[in-house]
Amino acid sequence: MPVDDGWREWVAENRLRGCTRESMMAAMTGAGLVADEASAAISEVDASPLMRAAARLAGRLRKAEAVLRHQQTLATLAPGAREIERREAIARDDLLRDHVAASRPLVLTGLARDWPALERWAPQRLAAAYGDVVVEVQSGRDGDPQYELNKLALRREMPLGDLVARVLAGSGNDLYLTANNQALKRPALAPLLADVGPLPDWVDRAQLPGAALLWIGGAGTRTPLHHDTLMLLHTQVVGRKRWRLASPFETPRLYNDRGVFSPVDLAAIDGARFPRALEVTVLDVVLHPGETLFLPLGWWHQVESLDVSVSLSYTNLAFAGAFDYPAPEAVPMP
Ligand SMILES: O=C(O)CCC(=O)C(=O)O
Repeated sequence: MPVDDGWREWVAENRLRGCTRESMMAAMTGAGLVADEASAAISEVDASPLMRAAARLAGRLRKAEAVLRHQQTLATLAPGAREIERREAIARDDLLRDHVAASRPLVLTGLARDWPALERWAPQRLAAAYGDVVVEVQSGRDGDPQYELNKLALRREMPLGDLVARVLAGSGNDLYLTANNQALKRPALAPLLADVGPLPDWVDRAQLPGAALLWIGGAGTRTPLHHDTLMLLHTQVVGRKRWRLASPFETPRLYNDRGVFSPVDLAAIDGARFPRALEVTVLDVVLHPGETLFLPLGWWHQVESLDVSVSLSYTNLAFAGAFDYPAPEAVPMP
């Protein structure tokens, strides 16, 4: 096998990650490369001026990752940091201090207790009231291992009544109406927002129509690991969902090479592919009907429906904060 540019890229990346010449030689010869050619390729990459510039940037990145690691170690020293607190309700200042600023998730058991939605959004009732409304869904997810990355290609339209029938019949992960499908932007479904009952004074009711996202799926639907760019509330209206969460401080351990996505499955970490992920502190919580999760900014999450599920996420909190990750700027020319 020749040492091509793909291999040179591999050498550069692994060198920048701190791998030794010996370990790389072992991997390269193990993959069928001639030892002398593999050794020459490593020397060539090491001597490149491109590599010296990259090494300086990699050094800065390692320092930033060390800062995050220390912050995570300190955060997990706090009492109760490995569990998610459950409270009936919370005052605005307490939420701001103990959960928004301190970046700690919270389950609110009373926030949605009196919402008419808890009765009215039972799937059969939704089908009876809105069954003819055409909605967009993600369909055919079983046939695409990258169903979340490819969600735009998996969009289909169907009447809500058909969606409900398939979900109740056990569509598993194949079919899911998600936030991305923007169902509540359909004028015919706008009345559903009237079923969202009283909200705390730290949620901006007027912004709800633009900020509310509906999720409808069967037992077994999954949303793979990702983070959002806004903090949010997620109210479980029907059924239960299991959430697995990891702090934004864990980002360097989550192999986040694409946008907001991680290829790691926190429910069954593949230690051979993702060894650093084995060190991630995972918080695990099951949301029951009527419960609401507060997800602080940038928290990683993956979600699995344990039952037929209807839920609502909304981002209209009265606190500033968006998780920006702007494209890096070019450095000045010499
Ligand atoms: O419920 C799900 O499947 C995913 C929820 C989610 O990712 C969100 O609300 O941001």
